Amino acid sequence: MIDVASLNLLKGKKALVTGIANDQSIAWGCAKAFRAFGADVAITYLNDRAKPYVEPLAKEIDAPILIPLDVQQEGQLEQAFEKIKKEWGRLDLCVHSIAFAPKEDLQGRVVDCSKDGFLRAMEISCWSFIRMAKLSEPLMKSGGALFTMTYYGSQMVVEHYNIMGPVKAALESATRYMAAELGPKGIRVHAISPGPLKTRAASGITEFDKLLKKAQSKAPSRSLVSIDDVGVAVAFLGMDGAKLITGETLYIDGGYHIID
Ligand code: 0WD
Repeated sequence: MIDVASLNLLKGKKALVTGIANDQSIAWGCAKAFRAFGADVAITYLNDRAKPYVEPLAKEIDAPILIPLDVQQEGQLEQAFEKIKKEWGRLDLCVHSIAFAPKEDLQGRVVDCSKDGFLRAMEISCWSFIRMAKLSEPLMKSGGALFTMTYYGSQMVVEHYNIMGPVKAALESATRYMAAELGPKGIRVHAISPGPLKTRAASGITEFDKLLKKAQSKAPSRSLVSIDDVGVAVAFLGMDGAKLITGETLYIDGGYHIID
């Protein structure tokens, strides 16, 4: 019989959540869920322009740490993890919810993608997660869980997703390799694949409203997902009860991906 009271959910866990741009961000759904289950949550913001949108959210979840993080700025990732080490000395959960591709490349064919555009999209959307795992490893002394956000367009050709498809495919593969490498230390690594949600980053995808309509009509649940649906599922994967689940690409899409 499982003693629910002994299920520590996320009580006392230390979490770092990156990629919150505003209260529509998927990362915000994760931060709220982690806090609701008892974790202490540190959050990052992209730059001074983003800070006024993120600061009130940090207050809402009593975030003890609020740090600037632009993964393109040399050393900022290391500084963020130094702050975590100094304040907490450890880390249990880390969410990477960061992606970017230059508009002219994102809105063009993959065939036409520029070298710089590809490298920048890979650096921000994929390499930064690999680096986050490297920096998390020494802090996750009693195990932990790392999460990144991916999309179905990595597996199937989704109109207008373009260069982000190959970038997310690389991210999902890196997730599996890192799950294999970090598993012996009790560190799990997952790629979370939400269905489409109306966020700032999504506004860069041409005809996104068409994608939303198709998702709603085709998914078995006949419903779009919310950032809270994603957050609660990620929080579950962060709990000790999920410690033997790792390396997954978990679809939180109302079942959309199972339909031809
Ligand atoms: O339908 C969607 N919205 C889906 C998004 C479906 C499936 C997956 N995703 C993924 C995205 O690819 C991304 O990896 O979820 C992740 C988060 O995206 P989001 O929550 O949809 O969008 P948004 O609220 O824009 O968060 C992305 C954030 C940036 O926000 P803006 O809007 O300012 O680009 O990523 C952050 C930033 O906060 N970000 C960076 N953070 C650090 N360094 C950088 C950077 N260089 N660039 C973007």
